[in-house]
Amino acid sequence: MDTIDVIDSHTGGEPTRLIVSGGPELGRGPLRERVARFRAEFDHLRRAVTLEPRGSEVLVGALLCEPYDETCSLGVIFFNNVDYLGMCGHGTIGLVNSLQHLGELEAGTHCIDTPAGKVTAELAPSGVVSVRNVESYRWAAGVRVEVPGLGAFVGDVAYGGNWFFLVQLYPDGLDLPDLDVGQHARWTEWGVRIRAALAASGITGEEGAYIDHVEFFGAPEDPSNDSRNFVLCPGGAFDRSPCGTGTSAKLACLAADGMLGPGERWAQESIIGSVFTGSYEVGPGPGTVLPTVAGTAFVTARSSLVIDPRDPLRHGFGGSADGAPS
Ligand code: PYC
Repeated sequence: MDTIDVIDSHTGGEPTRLIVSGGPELGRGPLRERVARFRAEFDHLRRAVTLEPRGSEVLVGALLCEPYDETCSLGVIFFNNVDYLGMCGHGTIGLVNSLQHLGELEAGTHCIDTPAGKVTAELAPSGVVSVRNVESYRWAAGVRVEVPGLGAFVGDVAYGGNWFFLVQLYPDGLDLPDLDVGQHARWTEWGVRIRAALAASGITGEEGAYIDHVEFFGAPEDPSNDSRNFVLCPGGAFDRSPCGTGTSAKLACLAADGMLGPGERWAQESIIGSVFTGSYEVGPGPGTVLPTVAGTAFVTARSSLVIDPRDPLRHGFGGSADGAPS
């Protein structure tokens, strides 16, 4: 029997399963190289941890590892039901609050190495975690994509540690449902169709990067917030949290449009009403920002996953719901 020790948490409703021991041994190289090794040699463990019957398409997995960047004290690799993520905002908050729960992290500043680069997490005594994310930017503004059967959507392509299409305009005459969790099936279907149309039209991020997240925006339910979103994740599930990397991409677009200044607060509500607050500093590169996104995670379980060699479903099943590349 193989066992993998995990701690589960949720950040604004979005779950993270952190592997604290029993995960794959990926060596000591840069985290991007370790992701390549995870994918090539240990992908069955990604599937075992995140897919049914132990997980679900909503779950984001996180492998705690030694950092490569010597200025960091921790390293982490995020993954989900279809592939690996460059960065994950809610997952970083989950990582920090989970390690705090285990008594392994105290309030203060912690530098974390991720495949997308170094991020900094400030853990406040209250438990709020403020993640200063990787350099984020809008790659293309006002991109029009024709979606068969729906019409033309217009949006921005932006990077916040993952790639996003942020929808701004809808096809004329399209009946828009409320941005309400009860309407999630409709938004999910549109997101999946937009994502497929982007790929079919050759619309990508920088260097041909596949755009695997689609984000819709509307008015917040709580007027003290600035916006409400719905974020389609790579495997076909929607983010229950406001999405840390998606909020970072949004901040980059707001900055590019001159709609939010450095240091100004942005409160992003999720489709279930959970909130991340964000702000940005001007980034080092032309037109880039360094976003900070803050939220709190709560631990929901500490357990050992058991992988029984006799179990024909020991490495999970499903996991490529909408044909996203893996
Ligand atoms: O919070 O960055 C995030 C995220 C990405 C996918 C799910 N959550």
